[in-house]
Amino acid sequence: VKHSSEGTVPWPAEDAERYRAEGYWEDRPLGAWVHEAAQRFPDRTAVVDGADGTRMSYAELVDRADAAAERLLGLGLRRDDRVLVVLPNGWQFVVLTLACFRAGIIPVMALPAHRRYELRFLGNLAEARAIVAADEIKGFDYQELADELRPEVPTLEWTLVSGVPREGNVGLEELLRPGEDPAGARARLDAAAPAGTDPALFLLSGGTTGLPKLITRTHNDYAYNIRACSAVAGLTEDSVYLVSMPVSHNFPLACPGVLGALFLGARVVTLPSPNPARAFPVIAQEAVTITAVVPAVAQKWIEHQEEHRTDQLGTLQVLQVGGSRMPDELARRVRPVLGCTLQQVFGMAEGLINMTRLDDPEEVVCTTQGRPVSPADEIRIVDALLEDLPDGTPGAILTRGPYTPRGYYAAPEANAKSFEEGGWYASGDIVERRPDGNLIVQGRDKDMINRGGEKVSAEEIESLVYQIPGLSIVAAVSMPDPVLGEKVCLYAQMAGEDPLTLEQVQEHLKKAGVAAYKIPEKVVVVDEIPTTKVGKIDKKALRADIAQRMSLQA
Ligand code: J2J
Repeated sequence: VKHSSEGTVPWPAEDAERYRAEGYWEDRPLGAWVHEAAQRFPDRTAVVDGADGTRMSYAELVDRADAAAERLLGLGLRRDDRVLVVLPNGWQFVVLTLACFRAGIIPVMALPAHRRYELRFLGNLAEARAIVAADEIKGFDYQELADELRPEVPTLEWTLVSGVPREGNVGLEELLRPGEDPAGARARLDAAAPAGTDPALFLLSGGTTGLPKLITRTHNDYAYNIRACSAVAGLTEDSVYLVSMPVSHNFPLACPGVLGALFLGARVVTLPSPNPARAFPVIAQEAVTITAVVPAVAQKWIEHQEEHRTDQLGTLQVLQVGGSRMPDELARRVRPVLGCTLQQVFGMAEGLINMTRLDDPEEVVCTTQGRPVSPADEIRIVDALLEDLPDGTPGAILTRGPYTPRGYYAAPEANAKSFEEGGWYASGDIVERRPDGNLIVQGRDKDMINRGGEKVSAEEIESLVYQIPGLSIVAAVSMPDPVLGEKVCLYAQMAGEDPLTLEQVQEHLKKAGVAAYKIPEKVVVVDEIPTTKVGKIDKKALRADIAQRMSLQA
C-alpha cells in the first residue's frame, strides 16, 4: 500500500509558523508526552481497567506500548500504515493507541457499534492494513465480521484480536505484553519518531453528507488540543479520569480525556459502559475526580443518585457534559444532586472545543456551552451570505485555529461544502454568542440526527433505505426523545399501494451491516412528502409533524 499524501490538507505555512512561534505547536510526537510523564512518575498507576481489574504503572504502560510498537513493525506494518481500531474501552485500547503513536502507525478510531457497512467503508477509505477488535462483545462475533471484511477491504492483511484469537489471527494481549529491553526499544523508537506535522490518528466525523468522513489529526495539533483542554478542565497529576463513554470518541479520548490524563501522569480508569449501578462504585473505589458523559447519561446518573442517595460520588469534582445540547433544567440539577461542578463542552472531532470554566457563575455553566479553550481559536457567527452577525444573533458558526484541521481526509467534495474561503470550518451548528463570549447552541442547519451524542447522517440512512423496492421518496429526520434528545424517524412516500413497515426497514439496514444506533426507530408512511418552495424535502415540516404526532400519542 502506498498512501497518497494529498489526502491530508495541511495548514498554510504562515499559520503553521505562527502556531509554532506562539507555542501552540511543539513539534513533539504524542508518545513523547506520555514518556515524559512516565519518566517523572514511573511507579504511579497509569491505567486501571475497571472491567478485568488490570492495573498498570506508568513504567509498565510505556514498556508495553514500546514493545508493542516494535512488534507491530515486526509483523510488517510500517510507519504511516492505518489500523482500523474497533476496540471497547479497556487497557488494551490505551496500550495499542500509544503503541501506534510510538511507531507512527495511524489508528482509525472506529466504534465497537460499527458493523460491516461502516467498517468496509472506513477500511477502504483509510486503506487499512490491519483491524483490531475484541473476540466478541455481548454475543457479537468480531472475528467473523473481520473475516467478512477481509475480501471487501483488499488492503487488510492482519486481524488482531483481544481475547481468544482464532487460527490465523494475532492475539492482542500477547502483542501488548512487556518487552525484554525497554530502554533499547525506547531509543530505537525515539530515533524514528514521527514528526509533529505527521498524522497521528484518524477520527470519524459526525457526518453531514452521505458518506462518513475521516479527520486527520496531527501530533502537533492533537497534543495542543489535549493540553488546552487539560488546562481548562483543571486536570493535574493527581486527577483520576474515568472513561465510560466509547473511548474512540474525541471527547473522552482527548478533551482532555484519557490522553490528557496520560500526558500529566494522572490515572485513567476504564469502564465499558456508563451504567451508574456499575460506574458509581468504581468512582468510589478508584477515587475518580473527573469524567465526561453525554447529556443522556448525565440524566441517568442524576436519576440514579436521586433514587439511591449513594455516598459514592464524594471524590468527583468535575462532570464534563457534551456531545449534544444539555437542557438548562438538567444542567441545574448537576451540582445539587451529584455534588460536583458541571463543565459543559461543545466540541467536535474536527477541532474546536468550547467549555464553560470551572469558576464560571452557575448561570453561565447551566445556560451556555462555554467558550473556546484556546486564545488562538478564531470564531465567526455568520448569516447565509457569510456576513458577520452581532453578538446575540444566532447564526452559523465558522472556526479555525491551531487544532482545527483545514480539510477532511481525501474528500475534496466534502471539503468544498464544509470549509469556507480562508480555511474556516463550517460545523453546521447554529450558535449565539453572548457579549461575554460564551456560546449557546441554538440548533443546526446540517442534515444530521444527534442520537444521544451519536451522530447519524440522514443522507446515509436515506440512500440505504432507497434500496428497498416500492419507495418513491424517503426522508430521515430526528424525532424528540425524552432520554436521548433525538432518535431517527423515517418518513416514506410509496410508489405503489404496499406500505413500508418499521420491521422491513430495520431488517434491511441490519442486513446491510449498519450500526444499530443509526437504524430508524419509527416509520411514518405519508401520501406526500412535503417540499419547500424550491422543491427540496421540507424536513422542518417533517420534524414538526413527528413531534406533533408524538405529543398526540402521549
Ligand atoms: C450541542 N451540540 C453539541 C453541545 C457537540 C467534546 C464534546 C463533544 C464532541 C462531539 C467532541 C454539543 N451542545 N454541548 O468531539 O471533543 C454537536 C454539534 C457538533 C457535533 C460534533 C468533543 N457538543 N455537539 O460531539 O464530532 O452539532 O464531537 O458540531 O461527535 O456535535 O460531533 P462530534
